[in-house]
Amino acid sequence: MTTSRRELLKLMTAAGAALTASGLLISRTSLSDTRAGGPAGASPFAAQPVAAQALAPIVTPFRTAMPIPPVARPVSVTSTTDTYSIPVTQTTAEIIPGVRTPVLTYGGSFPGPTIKARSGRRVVVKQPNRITTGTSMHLHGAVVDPANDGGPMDLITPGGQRTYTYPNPQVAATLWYHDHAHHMEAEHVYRGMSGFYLISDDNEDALPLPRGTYDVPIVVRDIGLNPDGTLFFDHNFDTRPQILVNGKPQPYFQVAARKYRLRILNGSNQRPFEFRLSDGGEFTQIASDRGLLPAPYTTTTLPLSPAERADIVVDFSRYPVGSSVVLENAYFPEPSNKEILRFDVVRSAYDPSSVPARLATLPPTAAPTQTRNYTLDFDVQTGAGSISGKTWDEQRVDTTVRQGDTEVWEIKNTHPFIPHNFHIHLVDFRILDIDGKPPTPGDAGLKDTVRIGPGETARILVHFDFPYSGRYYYHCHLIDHSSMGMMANLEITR
Ligand SMILES: [Cu+2]
Repeated sequence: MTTSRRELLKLMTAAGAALTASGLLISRTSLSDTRAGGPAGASPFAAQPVAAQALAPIVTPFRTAMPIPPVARPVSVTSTTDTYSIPVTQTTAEIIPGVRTPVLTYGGSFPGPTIKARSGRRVVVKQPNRITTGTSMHLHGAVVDPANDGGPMDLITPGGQRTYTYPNPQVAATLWYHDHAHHMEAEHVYRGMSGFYLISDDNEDALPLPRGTYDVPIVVRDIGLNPDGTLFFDHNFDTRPQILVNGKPQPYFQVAARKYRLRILNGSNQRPFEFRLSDGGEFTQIASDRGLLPAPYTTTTLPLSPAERADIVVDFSRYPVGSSVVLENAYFPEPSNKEILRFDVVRSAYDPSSVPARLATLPPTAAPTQTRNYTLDFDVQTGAGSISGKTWDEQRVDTTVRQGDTEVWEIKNTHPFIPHNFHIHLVDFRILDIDGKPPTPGDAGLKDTVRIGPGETARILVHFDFPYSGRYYYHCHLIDHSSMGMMANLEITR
């Protein structure tokens, strides 16, 4: 570790202590807010202990097999539409062997079921809310009208039900759905309310990429567990020590000695990851947030902040059958969060797949008509977040853009050591540069979430060329930050 990294770690630890000290006050404030009639209601869970040292010990890695989230089965299929029924329920999940942990779920599974969608084909999700707080399902990365976007105040009340309709007018991509009910979204997502939504299309089908059982969704996130097996939740712990992969603690995954497509989602509330293989080996990134890259990008490192996705192809044929390689985290790795997932190469296999030199053609960009500037502001003392000095207000229109326009958005993270990121609903965008440096090829495709490290400024090019107008949102996707106000309203006009 370099000296500067050590210094940064010390700073982060100091910040953590400060956050913890102020956390009690914030927790009480937010609790009384929701009891007084916050939009989504009060937490159904008892008050949490606040000391990190009170958490349950970290589980020994690689004792559990990595499950693959169940694929949702439609309740009806017509020539145009697949309809699903996915209730929001409270149940328990066996995260730690032998321990039942209360969780909030979509459709009873932790994480939620994977919805497989087709470009241009409609998906309808009927959603009863069977928990005690208001919910709002947002399909992250979806091109969808505002009424079906899952806005922060567009709640399904407890006992209520609604129907979301997704027309999927977009290219093949790894999306995910999660709760967005304002002031409860961080806790809801933390307790389990998220799942994959995979869109396929003809272009992707025509490519010889690994498919079927060799195309695997992998959501990585962190949790903290109380000694009684319940989930520890507090906005003010920016990271939690236990890493889960598809809902299980640091599992193993048995693979054949061939190529796999791994669709990786950072499903954490606040923890950034930087993935690498334990042997330093190369892998090939083929897609980012909103679809295939123009060309594959061979690399040894994959940074992903919360809500970002990347599809990579790993060729396990270079490892002998009987050997293992570990997916590791290089972002401030500590013993508890360095090892993510162990791949055990258990058999040889025929492999007709390959990664072609051309994957997709990105849509053309247009010359921007204006530049807007934003700051992401975080007050460590109060825990309040804001964008350009303003905490989120349902009533205020923060930015108005004209449908069809192209703009440069310049977003500065004003904090010296807290990372943020930036997500815009509906649109995809291109990263122009971060602190003047152009993105890697892995970040140069279609994005909907951009990492903005401490003190950094990101410039993105946004073409608002989408068939919908009305109210959308942009926010930090360290979801506790948006929950605490680092969110703003975007009005797209015709
Ligand atoms: Cu943030």
